[in-house]
Amino acid sequence: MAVNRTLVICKPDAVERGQVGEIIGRFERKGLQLVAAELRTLGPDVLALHYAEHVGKDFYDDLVAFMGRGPVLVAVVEGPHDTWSVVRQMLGATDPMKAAPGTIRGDLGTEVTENLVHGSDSAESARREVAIFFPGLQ
Ligand code: IDP
Ligand code: MG
Repeated sequence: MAVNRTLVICKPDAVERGQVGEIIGRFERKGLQLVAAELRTLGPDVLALHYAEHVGKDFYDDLVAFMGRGPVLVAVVEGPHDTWSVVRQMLGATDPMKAAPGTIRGDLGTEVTENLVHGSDSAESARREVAIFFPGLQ
């Protein structure tokens, strides 16, 4: 069921730092399953769709430059219910300096832009974002 899936992106810093396995491993250990995953380099058009709510903000150009500078792992993970919420709790706060220890950002990051991983922020965002990156996924 689509409502039990969410979009995860291991950002370019995670790929560069060799932390993709650590991040995906945490989701797997939690009990979530990978249903799609692919390394892609994201261009400005797909980033403008994905980050539509941020277009025009002061950090937007830096965000697009960062997100497009190298490959990301785009993935869909699935769990029994509210998977987007499970993933968001595991990510921690947007600013890794404020993210609690034990969360991915809290354990692995220090930079607000380069915060390692994206997770959809609601069931509706999850549906929208999965459709952007994996339109053919059943
Ligand atoms: P989220 O990823 O925790 O949902 P959002 O507010 O949706 O956070 O922001 C999207 C992404 O934009 C963040 O993950 C981070 O990479 C970047 N970002 C957010 N706020 C700032 C900021 O104030 N300065 C620089 N980058 C930011
Ligand atoms: Mg967000």
